[in-house]
Amino acid sequence: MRNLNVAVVGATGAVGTRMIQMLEGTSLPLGEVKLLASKRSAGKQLQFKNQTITVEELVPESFEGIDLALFSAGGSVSAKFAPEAVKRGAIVVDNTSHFRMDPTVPLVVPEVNPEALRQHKGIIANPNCSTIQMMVALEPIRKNFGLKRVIVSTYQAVSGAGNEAMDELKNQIEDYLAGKPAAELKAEILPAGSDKKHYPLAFNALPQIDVFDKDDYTFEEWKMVNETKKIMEDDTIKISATCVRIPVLVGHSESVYVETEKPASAQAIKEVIAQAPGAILEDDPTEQLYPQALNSVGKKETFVGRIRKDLDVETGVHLWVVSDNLLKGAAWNSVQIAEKMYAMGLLG
Ligand code: NAP
Ligand code: 3JM
Repeated sequence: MRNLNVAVVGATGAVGTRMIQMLEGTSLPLGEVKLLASKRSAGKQLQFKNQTITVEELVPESFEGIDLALFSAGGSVSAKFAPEAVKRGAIVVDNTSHFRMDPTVPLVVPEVNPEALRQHKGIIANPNCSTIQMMVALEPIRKNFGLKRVIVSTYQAVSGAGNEAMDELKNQIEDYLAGKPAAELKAEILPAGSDKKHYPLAFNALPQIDVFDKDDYTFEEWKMVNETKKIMEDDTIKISATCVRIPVLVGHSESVYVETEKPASAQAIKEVIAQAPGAILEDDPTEQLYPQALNSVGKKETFVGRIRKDLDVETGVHLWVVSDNLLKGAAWNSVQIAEKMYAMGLLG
């Protein structure tokens, strides 16, 4: 089989730079690697393995001869350019929320629903970062004990909002430590770039990710709810989410409360998670061992710990779930989808 020509759309971004890293380590047979961004970054040079590649401005013709296009440049860029890529014969793996709930587009976590890839019509959607890591932890529980209800609270890193949001937080931290009052910290991006008001994240916790939507839940919270039902192909799962941004650079953490169909001991849950693909059990209170955002940075796996039974509900279990939001939450899940498609004969 011939080598695959790959385009990375949004190559200069927080996710795009990790896409490049993940492609450096991929088992896919790579041909040309094309790095695309806006006019602002055209001409910039980036390293790929031992090659220097010049970033090009994204135009519809960028996809001529491309087999695989990995998109992470925002929803409006995907809306306009993903169909252009498909028209030219490329398979698109899209990291934005734009196509996720389209019934004709598979929404895939390879450890959970790889078979959905067979239904693709050119575009495959990568779920939201917070959904992906929760799926890796919940799928073994669902498979073995059934899943009735999920209540999740997230503690999300600022890198999920992109490079500029990371810079905004770093500047606020410096200014605050230099003595600037909280009310004077510069905040123009968080909690949501497009919203009316902005608040500092430094030394803070913001219970708003993305804009507010139906029933006073934010769009990020709705993403977790709707995407979980779609990936697990089960509209009967009861699920609600509270998504919170905290001043961590990389690594999302989640407190997940689960009610199973069949009662399961904490030990039984630990055993199925220890065996689950993509998951690593880190749970030993006697050694103060539990997942931590800092330790997840640069890793592809999802770390699960603090597993304990609810004190009142017989089928209730609590978990702490951590992963690198830019890798399993975005770049690695996308490249993993492409590797899976190649292995299934759906790519190349
Ligand atoms: P970022 O750090 O702000 O990077 C944005 C990237 O998109 C940059 O490469 C930028 O290029 C490029 N871009 C922006 N506007 C463009 C345009 N009109 N045409 C071509 N390229 C354009 O953001 P990020 O964190 O990497 O996230 C990018 C997108 O990925 C998000 O908007 C989101 O939809 C998605 N995302 C998904 C997940 C997930 O959970 N799956 C997680 C995070 C992000 P320049 O250098 O030219 O500005
Ligand atoms: C993560 O279109 C945009 O402005 C991107 C907003 C965004 C999204 C999204 O909705 O695609 C920023 C960060 C995500 C995501 O993965 O859902």
